[in-house]
Amino acid sequence: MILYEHPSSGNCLKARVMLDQVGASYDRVELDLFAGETRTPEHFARNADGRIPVLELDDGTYLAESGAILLYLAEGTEYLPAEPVERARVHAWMFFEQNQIEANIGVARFLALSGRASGVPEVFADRQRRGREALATLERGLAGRDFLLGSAYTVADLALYGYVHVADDAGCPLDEHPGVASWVRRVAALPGFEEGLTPCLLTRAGAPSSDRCAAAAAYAAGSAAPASWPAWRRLPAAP
Ligand SMILES: N[C@@H](CCC(=O)N[C@@H](CS)C(=O)NCC(=O)O)C(=O)O
Repeated sequence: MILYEHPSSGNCLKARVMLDQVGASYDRVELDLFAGETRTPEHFARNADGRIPVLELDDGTYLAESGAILLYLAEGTEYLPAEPVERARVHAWMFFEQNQIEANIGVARFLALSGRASGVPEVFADRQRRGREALATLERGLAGRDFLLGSAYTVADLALYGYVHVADDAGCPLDEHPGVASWVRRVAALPGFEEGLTPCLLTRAGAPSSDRCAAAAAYAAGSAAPASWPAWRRLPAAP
């Protein structure tokens, strides 16, 4: 299989983690969100909506939408209950994620990290307000539970983790919701979550994928940019 993705995207992280958790063999192809590589005829042929993640199956079929990819990969595994009501509860949280988490926290994070928030201050503030409300909902939903369905981690936890764990990037502080913060730590400790996300500004394609995240993290911590990086990948020099 091939995952078309970007290492700063929470939607792509969800797909990557599930691929790893089910032990799938796959290659990763990075598309540069900022250079319009998701809006080319080639990518529209993979996903009519022109977004990532897209999973290409071994027979050449393309699957779009992170939720659909997760449900496809989790079918028949411990991560997706077979019992209809339990499965419907998984779906309910995943629909909530798309409506309230991704649409608010995901978008506010993108605006903040890409430097676009100051151009649309009212939109940014509204997404942050709705994002904080979504975290309060999640806090209530997690009360008395280790994971969303109870004691077992499911694909619903992964779907929500994608953007909730980086809510601080969006200006929606996790420490206002201690139950959510504990759940984030619990999920992050599971196998498959080691790589995490890289900040948008530092993740343009250019370095080989195996070096990409380590190089970006070192650069963010103050190291010189790797010589292989093109000029457009580097941050402006400090004034
Ligand atoms: N609902 C979709 C959202 C996908 C999405 O918004 N992907 C973003 C990256 S996180 C993207 O491809 N943006 C590029 C573009 O819109 O051209 C999902 O869950 O997969």
